[in-house]
Amino acid sequence: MAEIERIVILTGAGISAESGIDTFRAAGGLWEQHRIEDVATPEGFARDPRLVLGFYDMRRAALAQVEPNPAHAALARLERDFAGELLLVTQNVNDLHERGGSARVLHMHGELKSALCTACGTRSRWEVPMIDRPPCPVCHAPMLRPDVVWFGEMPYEMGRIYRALETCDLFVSIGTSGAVYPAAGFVQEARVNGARTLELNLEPSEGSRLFHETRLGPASALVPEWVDEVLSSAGG
Ligand code: BJW
Repeated sequence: MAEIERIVILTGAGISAESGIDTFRAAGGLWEQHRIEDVATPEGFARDPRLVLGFYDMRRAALAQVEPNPAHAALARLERDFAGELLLVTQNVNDLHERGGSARVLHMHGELKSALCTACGTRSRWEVPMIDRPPCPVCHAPMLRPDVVWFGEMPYEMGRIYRALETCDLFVSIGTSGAVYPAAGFVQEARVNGARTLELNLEPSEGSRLFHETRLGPASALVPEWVDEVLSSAGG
């Protein structure tokens, strides 16, 4: 493996699947159980806030029943032992990367354990239900919403992500279907800037052909193997 100095990793729902969290687009996944338009758009929230708040309350509460898996632990090991620059970007709103030991995680689609006040714009750590419209801890207006990025909204920290994609020499996509933009376009962005691109996924994704290499299998096996490779080639 050529010398690698800067890595950008993008993770999706597939990395959490073996921890017991449903993916979105699998048969029986979240988008078969709930209509996207109802629960993952600002228009859906305006129409029926209780439905949306209940959906996210249920998913936040379910986090207490799941644990990080070996793929999360391997990425934490990479953060600790890799001597170069690493940016871990996740589309996931759960906290399994942090609980698996990663200290620096960029949640581009927000977090279940964060509340966004639609009155004052403050983002607050949040662990309890929102369905009864509790007040914002800062301005006290009962105007909180889940701090997640719905369709039609701008994902977080895009400037930082694109800057890292411009300079990385390796881009790795783990457990994502490549169905949702802008994340689905990161592989092309990294590639035109000269990075090698690797996909680790259970099955070929919508964007597989865009990667230099795709490895198929469960994240809990593929990710630790790949991390071992990187650390041994970097002398880590
Ligand atoms: C395993 C595994 C195992 C299973 N091991 N692997 C037309 C064309 C292009 C774009 C658009 C368009 N019309 C609209 C758009 C834009 C829109 C979009 O992309 N729509 C598409 C449907 C086409 N995007 C947006 O609106 C975004 N905002 C935006 O674009 O702003 C403007 C902008 C412009 C320019 C620059 C920047 C911004 C916002 C998107 C927000 C997405 N939000 C959600 C919900 C978040 C909160 C929540 O969780 O409820 O994010 S939707 C949902 O999909 C969630 C996920 O993060 C996201 C991606 O899903 P993911 O992670 O890929 O999951 P799955 O289920 O799809 O795939 C799982 C994969 O894992 C599969 O491949 C399995 O095989 C694999 N797997 N088990 C390894 N054990």
